Amino acid sequence: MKLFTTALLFAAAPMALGSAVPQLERKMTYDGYKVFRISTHHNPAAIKSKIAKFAAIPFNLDNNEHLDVAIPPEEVAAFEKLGLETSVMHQDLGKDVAEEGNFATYESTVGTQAVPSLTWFNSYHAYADHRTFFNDLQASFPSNSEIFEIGNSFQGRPIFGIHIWGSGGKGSKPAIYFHGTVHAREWISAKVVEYITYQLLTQYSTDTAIKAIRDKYDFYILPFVNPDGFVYTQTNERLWRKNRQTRSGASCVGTDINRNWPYKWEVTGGASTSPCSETYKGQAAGDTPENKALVAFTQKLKASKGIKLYIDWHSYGQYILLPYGYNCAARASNHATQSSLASGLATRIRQSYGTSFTTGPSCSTLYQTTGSAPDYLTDVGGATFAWTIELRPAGSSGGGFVLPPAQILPSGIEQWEGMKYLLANV
Ligand code: 0X9
Ligand code: ZN
Repeated sequence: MKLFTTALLFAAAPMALGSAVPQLERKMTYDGYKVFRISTHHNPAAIKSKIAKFAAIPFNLDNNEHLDVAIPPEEVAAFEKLGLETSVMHQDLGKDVAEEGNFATYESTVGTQAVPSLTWFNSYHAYADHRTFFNDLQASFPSNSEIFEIGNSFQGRPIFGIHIWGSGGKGSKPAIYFHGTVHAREWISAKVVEYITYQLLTQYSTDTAIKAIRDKYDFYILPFVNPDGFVYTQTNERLWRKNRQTRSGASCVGTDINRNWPYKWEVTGGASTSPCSETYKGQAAGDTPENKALVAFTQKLKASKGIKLYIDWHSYGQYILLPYGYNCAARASNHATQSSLASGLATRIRQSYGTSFTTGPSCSTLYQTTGSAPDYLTDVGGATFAWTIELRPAGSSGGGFVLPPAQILPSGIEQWEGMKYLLANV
C-alpha cells in the first residue's frame, strides 16, 4: 500500500543552481527530471557558468571531478545540446522517487514481543513507522535495551535513540555512538543504522562474536538526528537537506546540522554564512536545537565511560572519511591506526557484493567542512575514532540520494559485515 500518494502533482518553481530552495506548499514529484553527472575535469566553475541558465538542482558539493544535477523536463533537450561529458544518474527522477515512495505497510508487533520482520528492509517507510519499528525492536529485548530521547528538534519532534548494552549492565562500557539522517534526503542512512541495530540485538544470544562486542561496549544509536528535515522530504521536497529552522530576517529555511557543531565553526571556507545555502552554518556555533541536544548528549557520553567510536552515517559516494574536515593538512594523533582500520573496513565491506569504498581524511579526500560532527567528536568529545561513512551509491549510473529499495538490504548487509570487523578491532 502506498502511504504517500503520488496524486500530489504540483512541481515547484525551478531554482537556479546554488540559489535558494523554494518554499513549497505541495509535494514536488520530479516527474521527467533527468539527473546527470557532468565531468568537471577540476574546473567546476567553467561547467557551472555553462549551465547557469538552467533551473538545475545540484546534488553534490564535491565538484572537483563531477557535478551531479537534476535538469527539469522542459530543459533536458537544450541541456543535452551543450554536448557536455555526462553520464545519466536517473533517466526520470520522478519515476524513481515514486518507486522509492511505494512504502510497505508496517505491522507493529506491539504486545507480542515478537521481533519485527526482516521484510522491513524491503522498502522505505514513513517517519512514524520508523519510530514504531524501534519501539517494537526494543520491546523484544527489554532487559538489554531502552529507547531514549535527547531533546527536541526545531519543530518539537523528540530526537530519539536506542541504547543497547551487554552483560556488564546498562552504561558500564565505553560508547559506540551512531548518528543517522543528519541530512534529511539521505534516506539509506536510517535503514542501514536500523539493520545494524537489528543484527546487534538479534544475534547476541546465538553468535559469540556479537556477544563479545556487545559485552565490551554500550551502543547509543540515533537513527534520525534531523527528524523535521526527514519528515519534510516525505511530505514536500524529497531533496531537502538541512533542518527546518526559520530565522528572523531570513527568507530561506534551514541550517546544515553538519556545519553547526561548536568546534572550528568560525574557520572559513568549509560552510556558508548565507541562510539560503545548502551548507548554512547558522548564526552562532551550536545554535540549532538539534545541535544543542546532540552536544549535551555527547558530553554526557564523554563524561560517563567515554566514546570509543562515532560514526555519522550519510550518503552518497561510498567513502569512509577520517578526521579532519576543517583543515586538509590536519591529522588525528592516532591517524595511522585510523587509516589501517578504515582500509580493513573497506576490504570487509567489499567482500559481500564487491562494493568499493574510498578511505581517507575528510578534507583532503572530499572537501573542507567546518563545524562538522566528526571534528567535534574527535577533539571535544574525546572519541578514539570519529568517522563519516557515505553509503551507496557511488553515483555515476547508480543514482544519488534516491537509492532503489532493492539496495536497502545489500547496503545493510555489507555495512553490518564491515561493522563486525571494525568493532572487533577498535
Ligand atoms: O558535506 C557533508 O556534510 C558530508 N557529505 S554529504 O554529501 N552527505 O553532505 C561530508 C562530511 C564529512 N565531514 C567530516 N567528516 N568532517
Ligand atoms: Zn550527508
